[in-house]
Parts: sequence; C-alpha cells; structure tokens
Amino acid sequence: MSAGQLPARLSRAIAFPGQAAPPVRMVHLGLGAFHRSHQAWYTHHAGDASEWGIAAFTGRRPRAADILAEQDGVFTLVERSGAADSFEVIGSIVEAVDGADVKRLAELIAAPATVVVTLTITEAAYAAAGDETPLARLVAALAARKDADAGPIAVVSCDNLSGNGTVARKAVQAIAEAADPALGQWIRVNVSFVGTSVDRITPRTTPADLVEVAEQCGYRDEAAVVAEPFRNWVLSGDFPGGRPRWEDAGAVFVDDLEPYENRKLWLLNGAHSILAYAGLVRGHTTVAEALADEVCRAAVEAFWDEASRHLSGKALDVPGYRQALLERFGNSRIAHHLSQIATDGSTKLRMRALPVLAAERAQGRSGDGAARMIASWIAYVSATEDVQDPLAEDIRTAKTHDGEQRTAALLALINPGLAEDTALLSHIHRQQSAIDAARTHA
Ligand code: CS2
Repeated sequence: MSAGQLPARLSRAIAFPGQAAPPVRMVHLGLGAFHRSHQAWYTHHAGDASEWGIAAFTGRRPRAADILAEQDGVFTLVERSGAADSFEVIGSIVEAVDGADVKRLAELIAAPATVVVTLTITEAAYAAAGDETPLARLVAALAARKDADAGPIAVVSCDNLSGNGTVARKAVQAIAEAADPALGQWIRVNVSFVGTSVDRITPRTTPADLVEVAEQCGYRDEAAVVAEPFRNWVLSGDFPGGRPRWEDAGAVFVDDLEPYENRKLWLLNGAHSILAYAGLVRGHTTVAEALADEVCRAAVEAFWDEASRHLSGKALDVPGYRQALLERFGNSRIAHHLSQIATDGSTKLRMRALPVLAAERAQGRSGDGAARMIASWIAYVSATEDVQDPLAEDIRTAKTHDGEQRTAALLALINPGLAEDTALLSHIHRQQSAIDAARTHA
C-alpha cells in the first residue's frame, strides 16, 4: 500500500478466501457489539461452524446492519487483555438486516433450515408493548413458520435477566395468545425457550479502535468490536432442531441455570451498577477508574459479601469468581464507560439489587450493601438531566419532589413495596443523603 492510499475494506473474500459462507440456520435479534463478541464468536468457534450461519437483525436503527452488510457480515474481534490486543476475523454472521425488515425476518423464520433464534434485545424490551417491539416481530415471524409448517425451533434469550428463558416464553406466549389462540397453542408445542447466562465485557467501539484495526490488520473494518479475553456462556433447555456445537468453544450446558445466573447477575452486573452510579456521582468515567476509588471498591465488596451468602455450591467458586472480577474490572486498557452501564437502571436494579436485599432482610440482616446500590441510583438520577431509562418520564415526575418524598417516589419505580416499607425508605434516604454529601465535599 503506498502512502496516502486507503487500505481495502474487509470482506469475506479477503478474510476467508475460497470458503463459502455458512448457510443461515440461526436468526439473531439485536445486532449490537455484544452479539458479535459473544454468540457470533461462540458460533464461529463451534466444531461445526461451517454448517451454521447467522442472519442478524438490528434493533432500533439500521446502521449496524448497513455497515456489516457492506463487508459481507464479517468483522474483526479485538481481544484486549491488560497487556496487549489480538485480532481475529469472525465469519459466522452471513446476513445483516435492518430490524424493520419484518418480511425478511418472516421468510427466514419460516424456513425449515432455521432452527435457533437468539435474542439480545435489552432487559427492558421484554416488558415493552407495541407491534414494533422485537418480540412482537418475532411472534409475527413465528406465525409464518406455523403457516409454513416448518417444524420446531429454539428461542435463546441472551439478555441479563433472571429466568430469561421463562421471561421470554411468557412474553412471546402472551403476545401470541392475544393475536391468535391457535398460534399460542402452536408455539406451546413447537417452540422451546432456552435460558442462558451470558458474559463478556464489550465496551463501545471507538474511532481510535477502528484506526488501530486498519493499522494492525491492513484492511478497513467499520464493524470491529473490542472485548475482554474472558467469555462465558451457560445454557439450559432444549434445541429440538439442533444447534451449533458451542461446547467446543467452552459453552456449558446445565440442568439448573439459576445458581450461575445469580452469580453473574449479582456479582458482575450488581457490582457494575454500583460502580456506575456511585462512580458517576463521584466524577469517574470508566469501570477501572471507579474500582480504583476506595469508596466505590468498598461498596462493591460489601455488596459482594451479602450476595455471596446466598450463592451456595462449591462448583460456583465464589472467592475465585470475585478475584477474577477484580482483575477483569481493573483492566484499564478496556475503557468500559460507566454511562453505558448506567442506562435502564429501573429495570436492571430489580434483578441486581432486589433479590439480595430481600434475601438478607429475610434472614434478619439489613441488606445495607444492596440498599446502597439503590441509594447510588437515586443519587445518580437526582443529579442527572437526561436519564436513559424506560421509565424516564416517571423519573422526571418523581424528581419534582424533594427529600424523603423524592426518594419514596423513585423507589416506587423499582418496586412499590420498597417505598411502603418506612424503615427501609428512611435507611435508603439516609444512605443517599450521605452519598450526596460526600460528593459535595469530594
Ligand atoms: C453491564 C453488562 O451494561 C451493563 O449493564 O453490566 O452489559 C455487562 O458488561 C455484561 O453483562 C458483561 O457480560
């Protein structure tokens, strides 16, 4: 390449010369960075990868699909450890489609060859209503599969929700029943819902990352994704039409998902939420920065001590998991922005803080660490103008109150019962006032 000449754009022919793209047998809803670093990575590394292509649909905007389609679905995964970056082209996505293209979605879901649908549609989307939600689109496409008599299919939720398989099943079933009871019945018999716990820290790609890929790899890749080296996938459920051999890539299949799910949701995601809210009010930007602040770190450890009491079973190796998390969060070469984690708090805290708070209080303890996660969220939303949350409007209304009344109104958005418990309300209000005071004096 001579000086001034732009490197060629990445394509399947450049990355995998002479190799045919795998046929579509999976559909994904929610084509974002996490899908690319996780399910697409596992599928690419399955022993039978050449048989499993993914058609991935975007959520709200077509942009990610346009960019990926221009490079035949292939993209670079930049694996960023604390010491160095390594680069790998992932070829499992073979079609990238605008989520609004419901015709293509129905065509693909109605094809007998398609036997797996994975979802990364955000926690909040499972409760959302309307025809344009990912689950409403999925139900419409399942109706096409029923009409085509294309056989059974598995739906695999990869969102950070407790009992995500069950939540997905209930939501899909409710939409289907309302539209057509016969469709509801068909889904009951033909669609299995697989629960999973997914894990890989994937910060937003930056322009500097794209420049680095061009320099290091010698091609332009507008869809490159950066992720930590660690990844984990635990699944539970049936795949009536088959699935890629994800176990070859380290995925684990279990009968009882709940202990793994709780470990991930409470220890990793719970700590993330504490670092996000406590960290942002204390002026930090990234996870690694917040963790280096003694006050945030102590809040994380206190919550972990509480959560750990309710994670039983040697197989979980909670001490080892906590130690590994400190290293993962401390990887300062990964700029994981707290503002990215801070979104949708009203939904996330229900899964990350409330179960631990309830379990601690049921055993006669205060649940102080879990309560502080909630108090940090209240301090954060109180101090922030445009909070991104499915309940953003209600948060704005709650903020028209002052003092303990404001705390009560915000708490009620997470769970009405919390605000009615006057002892808990004053406890969280005191914690929140202390967080505010510390911030003023910081
Ligand atoms: C984070 C997760 O944004 C968030 O709420 O806690 O996206 C987290 O990075 C992933 O679950 C890691 O696997």
